[in-house]
Amino acid sequence: MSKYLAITGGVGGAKLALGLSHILGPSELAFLVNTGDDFEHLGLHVSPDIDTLMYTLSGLSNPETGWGRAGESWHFIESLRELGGETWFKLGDRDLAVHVRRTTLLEEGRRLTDVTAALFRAVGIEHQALPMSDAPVRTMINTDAGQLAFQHYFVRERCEPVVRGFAYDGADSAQAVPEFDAWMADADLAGVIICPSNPFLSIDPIFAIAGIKQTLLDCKAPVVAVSPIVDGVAIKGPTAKIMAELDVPTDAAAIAAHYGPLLDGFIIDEADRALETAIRAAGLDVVATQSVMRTLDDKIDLAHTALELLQVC
Ligand code: FO1
Repeated sequence: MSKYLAITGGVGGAKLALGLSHILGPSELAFLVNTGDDFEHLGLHVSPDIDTLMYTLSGLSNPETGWGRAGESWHFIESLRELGGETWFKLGDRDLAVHVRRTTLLEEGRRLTDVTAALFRAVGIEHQALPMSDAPVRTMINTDAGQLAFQHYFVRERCEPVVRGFAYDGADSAQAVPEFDAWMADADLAGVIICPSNPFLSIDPIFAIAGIKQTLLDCKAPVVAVSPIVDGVAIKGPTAKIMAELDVPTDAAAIAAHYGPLLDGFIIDEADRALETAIRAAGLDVVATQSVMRTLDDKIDLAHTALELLQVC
């Protein structure tokens, strides 16, 4: 039985993750998830990308925001506002229960990996979602307004400061979780898919853990990525804005170049067919397809395309 690993950050990545989960069962597919966005807020441990994946796979996600729960109410945050508390990061009432439960279990001394497994099981998800590490790694954004913690840059400042670079605090001493090492060492590993998440904010924090990057460079199974940039524009979020601020061309070819030797194959949108030859010249197998995932069928179709590309890489 072939096994696959999907590497994912937030909203864009979770869409492809959902498509893959419709094709591959829990013994065939595991997820490696960014935790560089995690932070301690109002005394709670918040893991936004893990939760985005959890809500997406369980059908509980809020379709308008992509993050948080559907059918949410906001009594807690409204009461907190009345009391003069911090409300820039909106915790819904139902979502709040997840952060409270995660924090309780972590304070009991459990690993984030085990806590995540317990939460996923509780909402009926059987696939394994592995945090990139059980140790804290925190994405920091160097901007023209100084260094900002991820959620301060992303939510509080609405990605407005000009980005100069990144730091991944804690990555030097963090290690991959043993479940990742075991999954990657399995002789049945047939491929790795880097989902269309923001390379700088969502995927690079994962690769900042040296052991993870090296494992991917060393693995015999092919690695493919899906471009989060379509026709020079990010499907969601500040990827294109950040690329422009870093003086990187805002196109799919620059994303492929960014991942460099990690990749064997790359999926671009059909709108970017003109870039195909240049990306192929860099030694990658390339597929151009309809990559914008609006419907569940779009997500499943893109997942099939990624799995087919892995077959030929
Ligand atoms: N994103 C926002 O833009 N505003 C919010 O108030 C917000 C709250 C929030 C609460 C829980 C959660 O799991 C995610 C939340 N997000 C919010 C999304 C999140 O900060 C980012 O989308 C990710 O960290 C980037 O992948």
